[in-house]
Amino acid sequence: MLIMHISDTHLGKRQYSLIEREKDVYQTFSQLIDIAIKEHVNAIIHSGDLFDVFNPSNNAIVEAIRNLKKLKESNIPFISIPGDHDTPKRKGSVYPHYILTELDLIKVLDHKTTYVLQENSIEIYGIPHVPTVSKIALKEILSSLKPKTNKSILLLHQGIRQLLPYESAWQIEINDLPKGFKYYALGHIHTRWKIRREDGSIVAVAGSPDIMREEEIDGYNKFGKGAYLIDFSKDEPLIQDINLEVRPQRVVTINTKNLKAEIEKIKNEVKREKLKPLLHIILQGDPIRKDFLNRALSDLTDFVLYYRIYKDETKQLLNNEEISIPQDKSLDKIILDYLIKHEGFSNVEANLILELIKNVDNEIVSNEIIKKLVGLE
Ligand SMILES: [Mn+2]
Repeated sequence: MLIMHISDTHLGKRQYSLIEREKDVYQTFSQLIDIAIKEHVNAIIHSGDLFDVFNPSNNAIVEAIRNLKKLKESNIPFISIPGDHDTPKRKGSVYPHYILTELDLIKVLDHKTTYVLQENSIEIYGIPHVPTVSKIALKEILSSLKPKTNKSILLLHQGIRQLLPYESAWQIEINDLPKGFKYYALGHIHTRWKIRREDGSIVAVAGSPDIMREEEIDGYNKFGKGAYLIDFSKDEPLIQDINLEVRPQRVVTINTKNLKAEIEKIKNEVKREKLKPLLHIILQGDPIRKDFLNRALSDLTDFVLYYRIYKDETKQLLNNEEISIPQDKSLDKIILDYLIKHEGFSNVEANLILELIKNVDNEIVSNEIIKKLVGLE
């Protein structure tokens, strides 16, 4: 009994508006589907953010359908939950997943629906992403789950406190995971991570199969990207990493003092890559004129897909007043401190306001938060 766990595929994402990056994302998804067919897996489980947005482009929908049809022809079910990116941000809209359920290409789980694989041997549970504002309700749902077989799986797309320890970024802690499941298939966090609990069960973050943001580069270099293959034939699940070769991305430092030489060095390094990489440049040294810098950097054009100044750490010209930014605080913490100390909000109110700021484009979630703020709930 083999199951493939994939997550955070973000179909339709076009990093830096590059069509090549949109195609890369389709390519990684399609590679995983092909591997699943080749390995004769019994099912694919997908732990959320199938699409990059809740109203995906025609291209993203076509790519999803094309790949899922291949799976269906091989009789491999695709069992999924929606992530935060898949969640509608307009009242009355449905998850993009429902396009695929209408075509009978996937199964979507919620806390009332489970999916049973092969004569009751594996029962799969899943809960669509729940926003931070409703985390108490989520905990209640989690504690009500009572798996019926001893080989059950739980799919979740949530921020876990131990992995995302920032205000309003997490909804649950590892200990909130209900007992009795053999495999906890987590989505949302884009870097791979897994632990085996004392009872032999496994908590696993599959991560995104491509590098969606520069923060994921380190994790890719350390842990790789792709999917997990879980062997359920023994008492305890065995996990194997499926690694994909994704388009490389690098964070590079260029000192303006040796501009030409450093660019030449980078050029020689990236020449060897199979796929033209993306470069995230940290600029150091003395300040430099923009036109001069751009001309020098344009030497890279033939060797990389894209480059950008990620951080400008050049010494800025004086006579600007120095602004001190607290180094030990996150932006969230600075906003919270301001709301509590200077505006007199309570801790709970301040956290709700912070969440409101983060969800300003999300009609449904912001309505929920406002209701709580004014005490309607
Ligand atoms: Mn995601």
